[in-house]
Parts: sequence; structure tokens; C-alpha cells
Amino acid sequence: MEQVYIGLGSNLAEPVAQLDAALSALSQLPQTELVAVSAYYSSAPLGPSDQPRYTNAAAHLATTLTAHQLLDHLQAIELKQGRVRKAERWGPRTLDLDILLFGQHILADERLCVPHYHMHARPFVLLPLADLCPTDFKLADGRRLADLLRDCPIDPTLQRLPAQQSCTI
Ligand code: ROI
Repeated sequence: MEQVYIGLGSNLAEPVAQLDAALSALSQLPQTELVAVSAYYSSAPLGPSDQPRYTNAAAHLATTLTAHQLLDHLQAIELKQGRVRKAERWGPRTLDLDILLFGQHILADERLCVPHYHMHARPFVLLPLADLCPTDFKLADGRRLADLLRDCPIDPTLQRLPAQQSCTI
């Protein structure tokens, strides 16, 4: 069993409902257990600002799928929920599912970069992750989550949403 952490994000078509639906889909993946879900967070877009605010969360899965099998499933869920890949970099999306951490594996190929390449610079990824991990949590590459949190830029727009706006498992 690998302990896996997924980042979820949406800023189109009712983002909270998108995350609820994605978590429901994650809970039904084969060979996989949905262990825990973070709070939901709202923040202004990083990147082009002419797009709606994002809702983000993180999920802890335990799985016997390989990282690439899991990625195939995540991309199928994104497509099912209306994700359209546009040429525009960092544009709005109905659903983004990223493998942040895959056990103690370090992966770098044309499809996957794990630990996720940008996570250290993104409070909307690190704060949800910190809901799920102990403070002394170490990434596969030796970095401590607590250090990433301390060193990442402050996002004054980031808000933790009240629990009733998030789904409970
Ligand atoms: N900005 C925020 N706040 N949250 C995201 O999930 C997010 N995802 C992205 C870009 C466009 C970089 N900006 C984001 O992919």
C-alpha cells in the first residue's frame, strides 16, 4: 500500500460541488481507499487574474495502484467533470487533480513529477496538505513539510472555508 496525497482545485461550474464530486469518485477507485480529506480553501487565482477564485483541498489515499495507473484514473475523473485542456497556460478549469506525493517515491518523467514540482511555492496546496500530515512530515526528497510551510509566500487571499461548505466522509 502506498500512502498518496492528491491536490484538488476548481474555479469553474460550482467549485465546491466539483470537489465534492471528485472526492466521491476518488472514494470509488479500484484498489484504493480514501483515508482523509482536508478542509476546503478559497483563494485568488495564482497566474492570470481575470478568472474566478479557486477552491482547493487535499486528499489522502492508500492505494496499490501504480502512480501512472492512478494518474490515468485522475485524468479520467477530470475529463468526466468537464475538464477541457486549453492552450492557455494557467487558465481556469472545472477540476484539477494532482498527485502531490506518492509514498516515498521520487518520479520525474514526461507525465509525472512527484513530489509535485510547484507545491513548495503554493500555499493553496501546502495548507490543505498540512491538514492531513503531521507537522514533522518528511517528503521523499528529504524536505520537511513544516519548512515548506514556513518558507512559502504568504497568500493574504487564502481562506479556510467553514466545514459545512466542505464534504465530510
Ligand atoms: N490558483 C489557485 N489559487 N488555486 C489553484 O488551484 C490554481 N491552479 C492553477 C493556477 C492556474 C496556477 N492557479 C491557481 O493551475
